[in-house]
Amino acid sequence: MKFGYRCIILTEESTFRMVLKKGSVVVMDAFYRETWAEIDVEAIFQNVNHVRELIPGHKMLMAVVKANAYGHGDKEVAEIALQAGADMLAVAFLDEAIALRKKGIKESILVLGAVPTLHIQTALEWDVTVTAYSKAWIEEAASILGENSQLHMHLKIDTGMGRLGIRTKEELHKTMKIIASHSGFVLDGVFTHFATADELNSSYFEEQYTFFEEMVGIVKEHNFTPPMIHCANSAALLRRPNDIFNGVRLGISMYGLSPSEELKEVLPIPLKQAFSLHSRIVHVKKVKKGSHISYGATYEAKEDEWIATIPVGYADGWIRKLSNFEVLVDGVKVPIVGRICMDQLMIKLPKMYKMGTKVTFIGKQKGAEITIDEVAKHLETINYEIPCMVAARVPRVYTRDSQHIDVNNYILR
Ligand code: PMH
Repeated sequence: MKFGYRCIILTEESTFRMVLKKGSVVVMDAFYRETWAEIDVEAIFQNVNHVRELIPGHKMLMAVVKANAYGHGDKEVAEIALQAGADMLAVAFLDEAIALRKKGIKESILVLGAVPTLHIQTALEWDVTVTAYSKAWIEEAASILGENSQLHMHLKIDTGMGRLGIRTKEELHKTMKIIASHSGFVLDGVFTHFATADELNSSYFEEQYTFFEEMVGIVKEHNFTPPMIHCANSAALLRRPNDIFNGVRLGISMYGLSPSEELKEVLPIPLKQAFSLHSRIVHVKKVKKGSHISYGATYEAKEDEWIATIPVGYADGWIRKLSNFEVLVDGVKVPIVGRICMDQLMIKLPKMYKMGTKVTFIGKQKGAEITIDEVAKHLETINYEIPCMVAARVPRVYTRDSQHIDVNNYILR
């Protein structure tokens, strides 16, 4: 993202217009619908900076930008995180890494998930680092890999998450022997992942940590000293910044969210939520007492009521379970009424508001706020899910110091 090159103008009652500021001024529409997510890049920058200050010495900081950077935009977040001092990036699968390469990202990218050995060649072609996660995977990889290849990889140890990784000392010894016997493997890292780092009770965490130390010891016994040894996700690094070996994998806290409700009370650094979601009233009417609203005619007006239609629906990620939730209009919480449709929903207004009035689903409006944590609580889930579930058909608008600096409209891109 070339910050400052483009300037986005938000007009009060219409969609975003993008002004290209080079030579003669060209005006073009960035998107045409009345719904958008806003990503505060300054918040992400500050969150990464605060984490940088928290971890002592020269520790590697890996920005986790999988799942389109938790819904915030992979390339945009990658660039801002790297500017803020991240050293490398992590994604879930190879396609996500290739997408970043195609968008011009040159820094090291680790795929945290399983890359089928069938696609090792592709990983090599795109200069992507893979995760070696079992003896069986290493055996297969060794049989495919040319001796002159340089497959960069991190070795994953399963210390108790039960997802991916080498689980026993015996398996690790055997795996290390295979790695040592093949010149095509480049062991850049060893890592594990905690299952309970976001809980205040740390007994399971301690067990995992101790086992990881032992497993790292075995790797070293085989005369390997991988440059990066890492175990910490956000929760682990926020709670135990001195116990992170020499690298961290920063996800949720980079986006300004607490890894759990429990940890919110004990966070050592401030976190600023970067994501907000907005729309506009596209239709407004006064309905008579007894009128019904939306599919199933489940909502019945108790009196003559102002009802507005908002172009947000479950296909945007605002799922039907949110049908009894609220939105902000003019700084006041108002209820969604009737069932949420695929592309639209209705809200009840305390008075007439004109078409084009801003409606906030997540974020601040005139001193009031709906946080991601509140939405997650309503859905009985974790905050991670909320920005992830906002669909790709919702354009992402990037802001800095309240200025709109870029737009990503995935549909028209
Ligand atoms: N490392 C690995 C291996 C991960 O799977 C994740 C997040 C992170 C680091 C970043 O964690 P954080 O966002 O808590 O900082 N993975 C997931 C997941 O699989 N489900 O929710 C979060």
